[in-house]
Amino acid sequence: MKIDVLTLFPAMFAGPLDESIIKRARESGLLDLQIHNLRDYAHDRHRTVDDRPFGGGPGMLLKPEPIFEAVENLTSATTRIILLSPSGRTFNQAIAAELAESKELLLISGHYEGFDERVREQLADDELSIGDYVLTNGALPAMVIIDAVTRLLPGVLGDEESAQEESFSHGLLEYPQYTRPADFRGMKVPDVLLSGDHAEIARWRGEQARLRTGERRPDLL
Ligand code: JCQ
Repeated sequence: MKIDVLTLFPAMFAGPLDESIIKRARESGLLDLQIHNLRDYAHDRHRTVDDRPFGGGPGMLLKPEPIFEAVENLTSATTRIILLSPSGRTFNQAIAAELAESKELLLISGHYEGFDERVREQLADDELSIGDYVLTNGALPAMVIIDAVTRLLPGVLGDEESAQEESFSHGLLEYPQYTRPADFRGMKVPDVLLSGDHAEIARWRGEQARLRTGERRPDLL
């Protein structure tokens, strides 16, 4: 998969995407990730990317021209163009799975009070939020989406990692898990997990997952 990111803060992307599984995906060629500075698509002396809203009001908007020019330079007919902002539909595992089917993504990181509406109408295929809170810009949301999508690409996770049944894939939260020691400072691992009775262990885990989901995330049941 090819993912391009358009941002005013390219330096924020150095680090988080150069570690661990995402690093391996990039090195193996499963992910081709390119970060682009929106300011490189401004043409005036001050490399202006923002302007005041028509009709007045607080804050600044991202001007359409640099974004349109960047999109024209960076996309093909098959690129899925996604805006990141708190006004988008809320990202989740199902959307991650859907995006993982794309050949090319362009993630456009929002900033200030918003995008000129013509960017939404003419360029964007989708607008995504990562949750109901406000960040200073869309760089962290872009990285969250890149991470969630990349780990779903065929070949990115090792057998060990991908065989794991995870929260949100089976629709419940994880059951409690323990490793050695069986007694840590008097806190004991539940007997059933040491019993060797695999049918009983599976039953217990299912029950724990349902109980925990009911307590913490009843919306998932
Ligand atoms: C994304 N949840 C929160 C902030 C404006 C117009 O675009 C804007 C983008 C941001 C950054 O994104 C978020 C966000 N999901 O704050 C303001």
